[in-house]
Amino acid sequence: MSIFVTQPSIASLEEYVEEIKPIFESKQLTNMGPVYKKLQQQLIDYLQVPELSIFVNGHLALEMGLQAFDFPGGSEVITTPYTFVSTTHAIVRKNLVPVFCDIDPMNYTIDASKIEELITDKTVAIMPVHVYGNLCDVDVIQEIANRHGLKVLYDGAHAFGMKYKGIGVGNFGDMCMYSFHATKVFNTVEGGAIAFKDKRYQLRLHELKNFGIHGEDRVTGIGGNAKLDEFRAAMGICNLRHIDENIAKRKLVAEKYNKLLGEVDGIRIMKLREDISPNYAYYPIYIDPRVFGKSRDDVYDSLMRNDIHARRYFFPATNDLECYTGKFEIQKTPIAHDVSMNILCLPMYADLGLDEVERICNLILQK
Ligand code: T4K
Repeated sequence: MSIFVTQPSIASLEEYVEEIKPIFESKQLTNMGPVYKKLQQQLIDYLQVPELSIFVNGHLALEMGLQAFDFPGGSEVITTPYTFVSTTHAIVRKNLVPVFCDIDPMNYTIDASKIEELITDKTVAIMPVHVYGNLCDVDVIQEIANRHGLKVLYDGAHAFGMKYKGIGVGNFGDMCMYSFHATKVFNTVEGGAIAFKDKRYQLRLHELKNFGIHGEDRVTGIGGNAKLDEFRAAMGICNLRHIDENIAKRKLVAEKYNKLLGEVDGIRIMKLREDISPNYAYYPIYIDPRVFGKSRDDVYDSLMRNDIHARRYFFPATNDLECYTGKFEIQKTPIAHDVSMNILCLPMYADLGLDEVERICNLILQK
């Protein structure tokens, strides 16, 4: 049977049917109905964040989060190229200019010590990514933002449920986006959210995702449509009941990989920051071909021949993508480039059997 890089964790069909019965009765299918509101409150409690606005997907949440700051077109946003293309696309699609900062070679998040040298009089924000569920240097980033009057919007697509020193990650920065896509630790099929502290963003984000409508006969903003419907919200309610159990199962998978690959010459497993409660969203390995004797692509191919679909997240780095060529200045980021050439995300999900993990590792280690 094929093994993919991930497999969604979903509640039972019976549980879901029970949860959607009231929707069939009320006929309120979307537009922030009671199921949406129930999920919103449950997520606020679970993520331990002050405010939350839920969206139809993480990408539009990012775009509308950026839009809520009302930056002038052409302003610069310092960001990481070591991410899914959504992060960079969101900046560009909002008529802002990404300025690429290199990453930390060990945990792959933005290298906070290199941010300040990229600040110009056009810089308005920093958009770092808690990549793979590894936390950015939130303290240093906030200090820099405070010193220069910049907003911070975290792409926390991979950071669902994580805490830093016991505080939900959505409390850091001005906003933090979560993705609830099928491939994420927690899913609403498609979905996402923005967590924030400043209550004024609640109305602004509501406007942006609901056509700018303010009551029945006023349109105060030029919004779009990015509302999460009641059926997906119901899926979220069901899946949230099992989240701790699923993260605990992911932990066992990660520990098995750590045991089998942690001491292998030429393979580097990810170093998580201290003081975080991880969610085991992804299991990336960095393969040094000169030491290991096989390249990342050799390993990818040999797994593929055995119907095991690892993924080269994130290759290419977004500042190497052809779609941006000639559109703006592209900063060189040698570490992000190197990591993107040598990284491989191994299958990681709650229901992955530990015997399968062993099989995957044996294939990787086969000479
Ligand atoms: N920022 C970051 C850092 C992100 O990683 C993402 C999304 C975003 C922003 C944007 O958030 P969203 O707008 O998506 O909420 C996938 C996901 O589509 C994407 O959500 C995710 N990041 C990215 C890292 O991975 P693909 O193109 O690799 O997906 P796909 O369809 O190849 O799926 C991967 C594997 O998962 C498949 O081989 C099989 C399995 N799978 C997938 C789906 C969709 C299932 O078993 N069931 C499914 O329903 O992008």
